[in-house]
Amino acid sequence: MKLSIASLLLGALPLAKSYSPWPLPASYTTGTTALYVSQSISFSSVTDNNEKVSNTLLSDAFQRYSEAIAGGMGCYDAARSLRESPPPQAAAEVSTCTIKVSSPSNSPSLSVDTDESYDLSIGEDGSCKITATTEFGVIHALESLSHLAGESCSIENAPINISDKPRFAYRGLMIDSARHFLPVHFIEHIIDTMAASKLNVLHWHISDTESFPSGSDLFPELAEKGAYSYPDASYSVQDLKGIVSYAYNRGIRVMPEWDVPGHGSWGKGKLEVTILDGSCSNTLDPTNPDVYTFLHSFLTEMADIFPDANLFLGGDEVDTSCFTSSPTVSKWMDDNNIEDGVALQSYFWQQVTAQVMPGLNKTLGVWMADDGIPYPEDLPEGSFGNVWQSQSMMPTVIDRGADVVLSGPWYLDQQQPGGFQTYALQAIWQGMYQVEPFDGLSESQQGSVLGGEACMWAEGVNAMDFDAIAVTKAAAVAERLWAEQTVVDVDDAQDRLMEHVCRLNMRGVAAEAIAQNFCLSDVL
Ligand code: CP6
Repeated sequence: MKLSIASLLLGALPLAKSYSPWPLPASYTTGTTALYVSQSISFSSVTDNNEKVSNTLLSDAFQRYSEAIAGGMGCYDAARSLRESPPPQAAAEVSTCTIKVSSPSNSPSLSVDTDESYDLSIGEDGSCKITATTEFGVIHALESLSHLAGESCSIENAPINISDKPRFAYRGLMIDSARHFLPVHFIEHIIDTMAASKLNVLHWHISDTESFPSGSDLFPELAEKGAYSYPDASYSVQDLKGIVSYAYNRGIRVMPEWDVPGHGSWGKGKLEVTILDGSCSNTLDPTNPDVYTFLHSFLTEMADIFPDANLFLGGDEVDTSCFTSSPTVSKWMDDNNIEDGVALQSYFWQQVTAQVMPGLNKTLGVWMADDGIPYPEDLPEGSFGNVWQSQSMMPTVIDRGADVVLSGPWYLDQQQPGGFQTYALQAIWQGMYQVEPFDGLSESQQGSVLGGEACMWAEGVNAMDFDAIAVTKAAAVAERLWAEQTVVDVDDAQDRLMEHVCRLNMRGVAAEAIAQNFCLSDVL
């Protein structure tokens, strides 16, 4: 019934178009032959020696992508029949895809060292071949195939040869479940949306001053007393593990963050680790030795729940008046020759390095501000800094010995005029798209850039407006982090991004529209 309305509108529009994957592949050639893609496309996977590979990572992915191609997003008859020049009746059909994985495993490791590359070829005869080293490369290839098929399940431009790999190994999205609670099903929706743009790190800013939603078997009081509403607005240990495995299945690692020593709400559940006689109860007391033993125990439990190699501990925006307003902290500082709040933060991170991190087997990440705090010298060897203010800080952070992740230009929720960073005379996504992470870096400094991250702070957004505010801009960032450095044409990107937004809309993601166009989701 509804599709007949679609037909009226579609009939008036030129639809013979080919679709491209977003983000743009590293290498991508096309021809001019039109093909159909079968609504019951099937997949089979073999090793280099043609031995059958079956594992749940692949079979789950086959299930998801055959549905994505044939079901929710694609193969709409209205779209197919009303193309300006649909593939001829006799056109070949892509009905099965053969996949070679050279190092198959049911539990491949997922880290900055994971090989995410893949090759995908579609022949004029409808043949479809994927090769990859890991299952995660295969998943990226299937995502690309789902983009090529479009909503009409046809391919206009075979033969297609894609040889693809990411430019950066760390392509993150930060979410903030402390300012507004994000339900588990919505975090899964965010993970699906990340996979659609090949983002691969979910940086989860779990707790902050406003709430502490993450559960712990060792310290249940943290969420019991710290969540906005317990248990409704909290994550059980089971929830946390479920999110980690949901993301892993889609090639996305989950890096948790509990911000210390500021931006916290530890005091709601464990008053004794915060500063008791000062003006704020949201700051850990760096002078209290119990703080470090507590953090070590808590993080030992969390290290198990979150197997990712990275652990993020914040370190940003410490209100040093929380220290100086406390008589006991001030006296301790005097007695120990620690002259100010900056020096006390150095002391704090030195203790974290000496007492908290050993045995966790994690690489530490922190926010690194323009004032340089936390200082890389106070952190364990190999730590990384997330450069969240000026991009021009990158060389300094690198020269002081840390790897870097860039996020400052990519604050998704900061979009008011005169906001955090402004992008004059153009759409915000375009400004974000044009950021070049290597700007101002020497060749050797460039080697320390792990990648970048789009950040969705949540003081003013919640699950209802998340998609509209975050997704289109995060997709622009995703192409910057995946595609080759030479891919900089904003007009070309705009056409392809518009198509990607439509594709996401078709999949039920409320991504923000960027320019006038017709998307089938408007009439479904
Ligand atoms: N919360 C935490 C925040 C911010 C940071 N840390 C933040 C600061 C400035 C802007 C946006 C967000 N809300 N914990 C800084 C990393 Cl403009």
